Amino acid sequence: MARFVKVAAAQMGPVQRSEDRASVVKRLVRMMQEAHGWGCDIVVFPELALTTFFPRWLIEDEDELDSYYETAMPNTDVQPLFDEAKKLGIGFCLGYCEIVHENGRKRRFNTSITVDKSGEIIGKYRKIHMPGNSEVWDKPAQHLEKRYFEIGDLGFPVFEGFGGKLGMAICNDRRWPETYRCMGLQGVEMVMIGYNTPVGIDYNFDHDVLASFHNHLVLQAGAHQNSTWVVAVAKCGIEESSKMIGQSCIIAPSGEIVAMSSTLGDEVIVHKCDLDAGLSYKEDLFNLGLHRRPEHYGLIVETAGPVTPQK
Ligand code: CDV
Repeated sequence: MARFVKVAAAQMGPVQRSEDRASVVKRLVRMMQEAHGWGCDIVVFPELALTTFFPRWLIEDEDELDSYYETAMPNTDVQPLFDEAKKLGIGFCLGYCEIVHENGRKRRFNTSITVDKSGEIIGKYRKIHMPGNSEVWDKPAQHLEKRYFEIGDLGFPVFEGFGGKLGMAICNDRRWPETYRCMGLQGVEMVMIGYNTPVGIDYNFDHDVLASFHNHLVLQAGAHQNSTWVVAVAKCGIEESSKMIGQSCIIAPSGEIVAMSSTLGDEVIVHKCDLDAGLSYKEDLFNLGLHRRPEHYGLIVETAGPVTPQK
């Protein structure tokens, strides 16, 4: 019997600095209700969904910086989303910034969770591939994720949920084949990915004009080469000074885009995903156990690769 998961990608328009959590959570609840109206089992929200994308700024005041992070999940601000999910019987995946206190140390992560239809957290991931710099560079636009987040320490877990094997990745992770392969080797059937992708930060117009193409290129390749659904969800539009790409999409294990957003605002797109659609690839073309040859790849898998200094 086919295993279907009806999934919604809930793309968000910009969240300005002045917008508080209560207002953002209301937007998320509205999109969750719309997804429920479409009969969805789960709704996927973007990376860092609760606030503006603050790594575009140098923030030196610790209290101000902390205000962008959650110290518990759920918490009073986000509880309405958990309550609505439980009431409607719909799951969700949410990206947010996390502070944990461990051994007297404050640790900061760019995190994503998956919540089931009863409101329980069933999966957690902390972003591994951290783009940008830790120090301000000599260009007018900054991307300081390396300053504000530690590298995730949970690996790429694959967990059971919604009748299948699920995984998560966050934004820049989607550009790295290892992300999907780590989960592909665990038999993942659906990878949920949130992103905030600004253009113009490195003043490379050649790259900027290809940003949406590169977005889909890596997502579609990751999906197909690992025989998995990919649900990729943007926060987009003009957020403060930053222009961020949209084109949120749902991609089948064939690599085909089966649904895509058409605005740069809050928008829900939906697809009924057959989790067995990856099976014919998993058994044959991309049978990882049968056809991969890691023992012949040589030292290249052991090394970090050449390092090109940042300008
Ligand atoms: N939030 C991100 O990880 N954004 C990066 C940008 C900065 C390149 C991305 O890969 O989309």
